[in-house]
Formats: sequence, structure tokens, C-alpha cells
Amino acid sequence: MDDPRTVKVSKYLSRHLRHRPDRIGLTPDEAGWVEIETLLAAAAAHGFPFTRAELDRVVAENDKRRFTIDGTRIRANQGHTIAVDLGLEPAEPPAYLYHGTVPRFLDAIRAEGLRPMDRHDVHLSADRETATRVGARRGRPVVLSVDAGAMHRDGHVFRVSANGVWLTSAVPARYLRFP
Ligand code: HQG
Repeated sequence: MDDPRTVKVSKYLSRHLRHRPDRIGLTPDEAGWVEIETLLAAAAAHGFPFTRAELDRVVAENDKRRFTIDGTRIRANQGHTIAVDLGLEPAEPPAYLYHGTVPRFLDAIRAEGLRPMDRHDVHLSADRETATRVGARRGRPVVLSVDAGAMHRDGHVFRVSANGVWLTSAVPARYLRFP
């Protein structure tokens, strides 16, 4: 488990690299990268100073490997709500993928399938344990199986993020198995 400071810095990075860079005056490029120097200065100027060593620790130790450093730049690996093109190539998914959710969403999901909601893509996990953790963020987790092999054969495009999250634009209800 990550220590409290690492979690705090990680949440700050998620917020400002995925969702609200404008809040601290950042302008990620079209692939989501920002200069690390610029990020450190912007965070300090907006009341949340952290060091390069702390940043490196978050990137290296974060429980989900949410961020990648490339030379002088950093970006989030997935989960954006701002417009970014991560440049991920289409990939062949495993036969089954999993999605963790909660009971209150099930009626809507049965009716309309999985939709990306505020994010760019539906997020799917390669194993049930991870999907259970994703669902548990919101309450009692319910894990749905996704017939990713059939979706792929039917022409749906999948991508996999640098930290192993499977992404697709939507999952029609006919590919879902409910417990
Ligand atoms: C639900 C975390 C009603 C969906 C996690 C989910 C993940 C519907 C919620 C990543 C629906 C969206 C993403 C429909 C889907 N009607 N509800 N048709 N279709 N939903 O947070 O998958 O910590 O955008 O089941 O680990 O929960 O941010 O998606 O409950 O990888 O790195 O709408 O976020 O990663 O919620 O989580 P989210 P998610 P990080």
C-alpha cells in the first residue's frame, strides 16, 4: 500500500494531468505530456509544493503505475477527461475482460451497455481481482464479464494502456455477462 504522502501527490497529479490542468495553468500537449519543471513550478505556485524526488517516488511506487516519465516530461497513462490522444495502437484483447461496478448502475448497464461516462473510454480489467477493486471504490462491487473475443471479431477496437488497463469506446449489452 502506498504511504499517505505518496497517495496525496498521486491524487494531485491525477487531478491536474487528467482532468483540470487549467486549474494550475498547465497546458498538456496533444498526447497529454507536460514538462516536469513546469508541473513542479505550477504546483508550488498554486499551494501544493512537492519535490522531484517525491514525484519520482510516486511514478515508481504508485500502486497502479498511473504515470510515465519520458525524459523531461510526464503524463498520466489513462483515465483522462481532457482531450488527449495517447497514441496507443489497437491490440487483440484476451477472450474475456472484466468490469467492476455497483448494483445501482446495473439496470442502466443492462439497457444501454457500458458507456465511457466522463472518460474517453470504458475501462476494463484483465482479471477479476482488479475489477473487484475498481467496483469497490463505489460500494459493494459487482463484476461483469465482457466477451472481448467476440467484440474483437465483430470489429470493436481495443487498446491497452501502459499500466495494463484495457480501453474500448463502449460495450454493447449483448457482450456482457451479469453475475
Ligand atoms: C458506470 C480508476 C450507468 C461504470 C479505476 C462506472 C479504473 C454506467 C461508472 C478507472 C454505464 C463510471 C475507471 C451506464 C458504465 N449506465 N452507469 N450505461 N456504463 N457505467 O470512474 O470503470 O484510480 O469513469 O460501471 O481503477 O469505475 O482513476 O469508470 O461505475 O481503472 O487510476 O459508470 O478509474 O483508476 O466511472 O473506473 P469511472 P470506472 P484510477
